[in-house]
Amino acid sequence: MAVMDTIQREIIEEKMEQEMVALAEKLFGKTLEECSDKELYGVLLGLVKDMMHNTIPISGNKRVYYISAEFLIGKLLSNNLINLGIYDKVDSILKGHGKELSRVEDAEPEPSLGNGGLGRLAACFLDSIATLGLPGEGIGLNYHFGLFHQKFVDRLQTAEKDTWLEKDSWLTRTDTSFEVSFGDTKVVSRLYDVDVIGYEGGVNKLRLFDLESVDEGLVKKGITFDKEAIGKNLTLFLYPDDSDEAGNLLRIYQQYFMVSNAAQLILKEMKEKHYDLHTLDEHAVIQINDTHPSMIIPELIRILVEDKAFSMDEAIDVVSRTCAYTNHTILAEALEKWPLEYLEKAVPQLVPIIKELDKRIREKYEDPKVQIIDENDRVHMAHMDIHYGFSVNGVAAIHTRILQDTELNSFYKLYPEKFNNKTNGITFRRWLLSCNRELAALISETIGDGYKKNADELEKLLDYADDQEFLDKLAAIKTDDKVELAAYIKEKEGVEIDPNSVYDIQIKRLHEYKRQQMNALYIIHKYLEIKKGKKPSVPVTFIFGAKAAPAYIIAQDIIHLLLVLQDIVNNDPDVNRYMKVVMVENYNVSYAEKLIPACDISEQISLASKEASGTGNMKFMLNGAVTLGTADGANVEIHDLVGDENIYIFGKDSETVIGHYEKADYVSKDYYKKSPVIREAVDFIVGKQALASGHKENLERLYKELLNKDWFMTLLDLEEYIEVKDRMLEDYLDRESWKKKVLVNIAKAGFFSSDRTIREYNRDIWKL
Ligand code: 26Q
Repeated sequence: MAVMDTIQREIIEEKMEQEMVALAEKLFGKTLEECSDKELYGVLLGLVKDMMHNTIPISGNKRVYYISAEFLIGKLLSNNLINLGIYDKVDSILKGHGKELSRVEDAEPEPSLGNGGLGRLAACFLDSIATLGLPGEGIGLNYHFGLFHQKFVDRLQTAEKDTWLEKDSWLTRTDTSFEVSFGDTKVVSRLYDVDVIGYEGGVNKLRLFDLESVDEGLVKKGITFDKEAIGKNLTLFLYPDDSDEAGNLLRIYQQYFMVSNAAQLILKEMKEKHYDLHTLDEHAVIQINDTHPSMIIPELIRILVEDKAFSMDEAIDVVSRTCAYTNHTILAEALEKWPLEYLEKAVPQLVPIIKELDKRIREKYEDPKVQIIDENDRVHMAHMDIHYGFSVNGVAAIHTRILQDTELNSFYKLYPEKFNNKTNGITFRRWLLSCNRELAALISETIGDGYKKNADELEKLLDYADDQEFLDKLAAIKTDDKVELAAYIKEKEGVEIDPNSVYDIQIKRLHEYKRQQMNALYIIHKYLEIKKGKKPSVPVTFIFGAKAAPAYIIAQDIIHLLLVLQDIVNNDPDVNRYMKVVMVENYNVSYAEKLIPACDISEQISLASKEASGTGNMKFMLNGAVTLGTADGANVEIHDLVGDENIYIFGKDSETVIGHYEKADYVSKDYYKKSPVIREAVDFIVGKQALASGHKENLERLYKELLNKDWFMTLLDLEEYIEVKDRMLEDYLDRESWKKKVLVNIAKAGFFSSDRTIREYNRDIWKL
């Protein structure tokens, strides 16, 4: 169902300008001309919310509830205007009043409701679910200070509260409110809704629960607060520090707060529609996004048994047919295992249910690897999801294969029919139409608009592989985007970069497995080469963006190294003509939207087997960057699609890496000893120059980590990385053949539309 039909839209468009004028007068007592950009943002917020006021969310006999700790939705104004089909109209109205829509967009604060890929995926999925007209909603929490706001002080990351939430925002306070009990403690929630507007499609909602008694004043300095005051703190931060018991308990409290609200909301909606709860699975499917919402399973069972007179068998049966689990990682430390003791303290009412679920598995299966409660009394949340859900999916072909053959093999043997792959995707509305309007316009002018709803049509671009005029236009857009990014980086970071240099970009959460440190070692290597007189044939700008979890020490050290390199390289007159380094501050969705269109080389260099999928790789490809990556996650599928000519793959494959872990035979020092190139680069970290710019403690710790542990095998692939990256930069100089690589990457990106992914979820799992 379209949001509005054409006639209605014309009437609305005529009225739009009058309405904007009226809103400016009503809200600020000003004309549009007199309004600041921030005030104009308020006007447009009001306009869109008014337009949405009377729309009815997509309905149907069965809904998907996508429960997630993160929804990294990004700014909404531009996206909503595009999806409503009124972007150009608003743009021209504002121009008529001497105002610039792009500046108004900048005035919107970015919601800080996520961290990385998992949260951004959830946001792309909401866009596609609404666009495809499927009934569904996202359910999560409204974190007042979000993840954290990153600042660099003295070349170190510091974390501050992110005060993104304003009085007027996309959130609408609802009348819905629930009680949530933690043992003897009771708190009250409040539901806020955000409209999710599909592209020329329907409208759904993102439902964010808040703690009614939340107290922002609890946060004193930085991001520290009383972790035990759960009546006040539950919705202050996403992923609060969990390095002590109080932090762990708080995570459990938060997760339970999320799922208890979700369960109550789902059951309320069932009741409103007079559905028999014994048929819950016919009207609801709950997608559990990683293990953070896993407690929804025992919580639903508990409610059905305690309040709805279900037998335990009946409750387990219907809940198991309703819940589906998505795995996003094989990293052991990210697979949640809560000590039973903590659950007893935080959510005692769930413990008997969890023990019952565990007992039933114990009676059926002896294999200790598939038990829910292990010998150390830790509850394996993923195990509960797999036994008591009907679907388990990985997020890229190689990832699902590794789950089946290795990580979750014991489960795969029990339930082969539950396992399935759903290769991730991205919404082209945000990651092309909105962030790269020039490229989208060129594509439309060349192959028509069909690709906006049917992404596979991008393949039509392959017909232009020998069309010089088209290839030149493509290259010109890239150049424009690079110039624009240079201006933005100058303004934001105070660093001057050269648009004629190659932009080599690595933006993602900071983690050792993603190997930002390997990229840093390449930079050191290049720096030393230049100092020795070997001038590179093309200048390169190395750009990074990443937040590191505040308790993740080595990740902080890697950020420090990158900032030290930025200082050394950019201030060295022998070198800075040939290379620059920029680590951008507070990398987020909005920054990604500026970086991605301007990229030449997309760094996707995780240790093979460790990156479940990656989604940045898809965004870069769609915007005409060429991937430099390992055979990991969705890089493998990108490789299959574009062919050897149009991607640069290096490094040991996942089998080899898994073999090293199994045999425990990777010794980083051996690689260090064997290779003078590696030695020189690693030693630089604790050399005179680095120590003069940075801190001994951080640099030495990182050096020792690389030499004595290197759990994610940086040195294993470093030499090949240097070789292949050098070759890639040489190839860049063959401008004409590079343009073709760019074109093939864009043309083949259609597969990675999240519309395709959601169609597959619906076909195989949700069946809406
Ligand atoms: C777990 C335990 C304790 C504390 C925190 C966590 C935790 C927090 C966040 C575990 C995982 C996350 C986030 C994971 C994430 O973003 N995963 C990414 O998901 C993307 C979407 O599927 C994939 O493309 C990426 O490969 C994957 O890294």
